[in-house]
Amino acid sequence: MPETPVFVIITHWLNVLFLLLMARSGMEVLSAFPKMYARDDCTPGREWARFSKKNFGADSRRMWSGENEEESWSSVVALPGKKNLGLGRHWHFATVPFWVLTGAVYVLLMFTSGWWRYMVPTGWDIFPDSIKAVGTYLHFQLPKPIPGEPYEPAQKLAYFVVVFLLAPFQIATGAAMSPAVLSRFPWYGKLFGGKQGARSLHFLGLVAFAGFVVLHTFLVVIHGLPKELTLITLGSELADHTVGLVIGLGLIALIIVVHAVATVFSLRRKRSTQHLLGAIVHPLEHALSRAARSHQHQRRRKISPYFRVNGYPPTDPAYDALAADGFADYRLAVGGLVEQPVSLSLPELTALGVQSQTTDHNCIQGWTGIAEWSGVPLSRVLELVKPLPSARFIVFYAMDDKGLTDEHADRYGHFYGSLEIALAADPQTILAVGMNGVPLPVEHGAPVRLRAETQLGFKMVKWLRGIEFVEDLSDIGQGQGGWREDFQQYSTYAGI
Ligand SMILES: Nc1nc2c(c(=O)[nH]1)N[C@H]1C(S)=C(S)[C@@H](COP(=O)(O)O)O[C@H]1N2
Ligand SMILES: [Mo]
Repeated sequence: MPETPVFVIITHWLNVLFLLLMARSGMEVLSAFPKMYARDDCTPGREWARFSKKNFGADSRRMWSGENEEESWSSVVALPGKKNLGLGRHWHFATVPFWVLTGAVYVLLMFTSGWWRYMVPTGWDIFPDSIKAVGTYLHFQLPKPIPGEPYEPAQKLAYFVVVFLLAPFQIATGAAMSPAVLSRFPWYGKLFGGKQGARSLHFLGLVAFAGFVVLHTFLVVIHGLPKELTLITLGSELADHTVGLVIGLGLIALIIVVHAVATVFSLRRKRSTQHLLGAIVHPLEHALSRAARSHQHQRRRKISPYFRVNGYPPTDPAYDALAADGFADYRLAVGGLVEQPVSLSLPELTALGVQSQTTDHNCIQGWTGIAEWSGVPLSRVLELVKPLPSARFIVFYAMDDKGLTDEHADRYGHFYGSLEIALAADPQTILAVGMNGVPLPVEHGAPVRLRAETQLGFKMVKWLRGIEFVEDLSDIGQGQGGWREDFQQYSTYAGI
C-alpha cells in the first residue's frame, strides 16, 4: 500500500484546523440571522428553515427590528459565540484565505506527485464498486482497498466529492452571498438564486461537510484509530502504532486548544480581535473591491414586498414633536471642518436636487431588501458647505439613543456612523427623504437618512440630526468610526 505523502499529512491537519474555524465562525454568522429563505423576495415567516424559537412575521402589528432575530449561541458551536456577529465574520473571512491556500497547494501537489490517481476516479465502475463497499460496511465488514491504492472505492469517491465538488461549491456559494460580488457581477448571484438562495446553498454545503466529517471520523474509528492515525501522521503502516496514535491525538488536542484560545481571547479582548483580524481581512477586501466598480441597480418591479427594519426609532419626546407636524421644524446641521456651516430645513435640503435609485440593501446580519430611495446627493451638500482640505471623514449623528432603544444594558449613546470623504462623491451616496415613492417612514429613518449604496446597511445612519466633517475619528464615540463598530466590533471597512 502506498505511503501517505508528507504534503497530504500536513494539508490534512491544516484543513481540520481551518474547516473547524470556518464552521464555527459560520455558525456565529448564522446565529445573527438564523433562518433560510429560498429566494430574495420571501417575506419574514416564509423561511424554509428557522433555528430560533422566535418567530417574526411580515404581518406582525407590533414593531420588531432585525436585531431581535439574532440568537445567542454557545461558544462550543459558534466562534466566538454569545451574539458576536462582528467577530464571527472577522474569523470567517480571516480564515478563508488560509483555507483556500491550503487547498490550492494540496491540489497542485496532488497533480504533480501523481497522488491524484488515488483521489480521482477514472472509470464508471467506481459507482457499482462504491455501492458494493457500502454493502460490505452494512454487513459489519471492512471493504478491501482498490488493488495498489490506499483507499477502498466508496472512500475514494467520497474524498473526490468533498475535495473537487463540495469545497469549490462552498467557495462559489460563499462568493455569491458577498454583496461586494453581487454589486459588481449581478449575473453571478442569479446562478444561485440570488443572495438568499446562495445563503441557503452555502448552509446546505455546511451540512454536507458536517455529514462527511461525522462519517469519516466514524469510519476511521471502525478501521482502527491507531492504524489510521499512524497513516495520517507518519505516512506508513508501521507495525507499532503507538507513536502515530500519540502524535495524532496530540494534534487533535492542539487543534482544540487553538480553538479554545481563539474563543476566549475573542470574548475577553473584543477590540484587539476586531483589529488583529481586520488587519488580515481589510487589505484583501480593498484589493478585491478595486477589481470592478460597485453599482446598484434594480428594477422597480423587484421592490421587496417587505423591508426589514434595523434599530428602533428615537424614543424622546422632541422627536415625536418633530414628527407630529411633519418635520416642519426639522433642521439638519452640517458643520465641522467646512468653510460654510449650514442648518438646513427639509425644503432647503430638497431644493439642492432630488434623485431616485432602486437598490439592494445588505444588512451585515444577512438579510436583504430592495427599495427605491429618493434624496439629495451628498456631493451637493459638499458643494454647499465646502469642506476644508483637512477634512477626511464625514460623521453622521442620529437621534436614536441606543441606550434607550437597544436591549443591551452595556451599550449606550446616540447612534452614529462615518464615511471616508471620498465616498461622498459616489453618485449613489444620498441623503434620502423618500422611500418607494412616499416620504421616508419613521421606522426607516424619517425625516432624513443616509443611503450609501457602496456600503453595508449599518453605515446608513437613520434619523439624521447632524453631519460633521472631521480629520480624525478617534475621539468620537469609542473611536472606531461608528456605534456598531464601537459596540459590536463590526468591521471598520464596510465596502460592498
Ligand atoms: N440611527 C440609526 N441608524 C441605523 C441603525 C440604527 O440602529 N440607528 N441601524 C443600521 C442598520 S444595522 C441597518 S441594516 C439599516 C437598516 O435600515 P432599515 O431599518 O431602513 O431597514 O439602518 C442602519 N442605520
Ligand atoms: Mo444591519
